[in-house]
Amino acid sequence: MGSDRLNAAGSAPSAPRPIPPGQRHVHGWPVSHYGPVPRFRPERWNLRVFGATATGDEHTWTFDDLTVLPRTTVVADLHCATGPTSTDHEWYGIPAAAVLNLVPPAPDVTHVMAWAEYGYAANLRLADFTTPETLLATHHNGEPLTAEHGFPLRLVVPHLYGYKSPKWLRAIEYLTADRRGFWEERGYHNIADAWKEQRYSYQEQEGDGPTLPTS
Ligand SMILES: Nc1nc2c(c(=O)[nH]1)N[C@H]1C(S)=C(S)[C@@H](COP(=O)(O)O)O[C@H]1N2
Ligand SMILES: [Mo]
Repeated sequence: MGSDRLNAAGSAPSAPRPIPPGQRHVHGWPVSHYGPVPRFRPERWNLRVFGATATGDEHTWTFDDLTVLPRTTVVADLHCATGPTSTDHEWYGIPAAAVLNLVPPAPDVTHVMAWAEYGYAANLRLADFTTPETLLATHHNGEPLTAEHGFPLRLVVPHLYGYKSPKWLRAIEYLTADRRGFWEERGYHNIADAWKEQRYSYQEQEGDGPTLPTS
């Protein structure tokens, strides 16, 4: 736990990270998602980058191809928009910004759609996707991700609510106009900044997202 960790000097407790407004700390790491846990079939698995790439071509990596990509470690908390925050996750994986370096987007790309198995998707502003803390994680606390937490690959966007961190990631689509993902078209906030408590779509301001159908 944050409160009994030692600092670099090994003598005094380090300050725990604050958690966003309206969140409650939960012990352990609950599993939370919609639908079943997919089975990983390495021979069929790939990670696709498609949409508005600079060349117009899509790019795919097999699971083995991922091993040559750059890696980084990020320690962060995970905030579910329904309230629970689980803390001190050490994620290891590919910085999302590296994807943009390796497969450059067209100049007019403003957003990405992160696609997971079974059609789950989350849209992100390019700036949220490229923050240094955003990564395509393969490992958690030094071990490969477990199936229920997203093995073999999940996106992690620590400053946004958990629904912006798709487990079982399969593709990144470059968008030249914003489009809502799975929860974003079902009542959840299009941007989802946990520190601004952007939970629900009714809180959206002009410009926060594509117009929702009104009833
Ligand atoms: N593919 C997929 N990824 C998903 C979800 C989902 O339903 N499907 N749920 C999201 C939500 S709402 C949260 S809070 C986090 C929870 O991650 P965890 O189960 O690793 O705690 O996963 C996110 N990623
Ligand atoms: Mo969530």
